[in-house]
Amino acid sequence: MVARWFVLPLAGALAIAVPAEGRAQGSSGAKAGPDSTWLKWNPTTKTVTFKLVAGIPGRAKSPFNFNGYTDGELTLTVPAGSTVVMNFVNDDGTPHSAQVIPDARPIPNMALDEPAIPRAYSKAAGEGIAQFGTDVLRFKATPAGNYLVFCGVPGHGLSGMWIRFKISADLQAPTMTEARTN
Ligand SMILES: [Cu+2]
Repeated sequence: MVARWFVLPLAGALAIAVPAEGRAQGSSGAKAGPDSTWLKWNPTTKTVTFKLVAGIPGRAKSPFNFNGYTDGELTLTVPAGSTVVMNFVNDDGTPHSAQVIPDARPIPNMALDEPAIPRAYSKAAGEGIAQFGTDVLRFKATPAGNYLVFCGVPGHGLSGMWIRFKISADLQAPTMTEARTN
């Protein structure tokens, strides 16, 4: 994969360039890619650290988004066997949660009784965490396969509040890619 440089416009007319992996949608490249600061990798401990933000304003089609993405527009792929630490924070006024579920359709209306991977869910998965609340999802990335991270508050997943999460046996380091649909 080719690393590209995206210019992320920030508040107050300040702009910085950050490296980002992924595909820019459209020919202009005007849309920013994933924020590289969300993802960290420790190859010694094989630990993936990911900042999972519910309800980033501005970038997404609706406040029911993760990191500004809806409907699977963002894919986080991690090496099989790695330890995943998702630092979840809800930036939105509406309560949100996060749960790793199988990549299946239809998207569930609400949180499943059990996540697809043990411990891969935030507290209050069905009710959500209030604005600026946080939780840490810490789990082992196994087995390899395709999953979703979705919000378990009733109706939110169906409204597009889900991203893709993949566990790959072939990967040496985690990646973030985007595929904007709007
Ligand atoms: Cu939600």
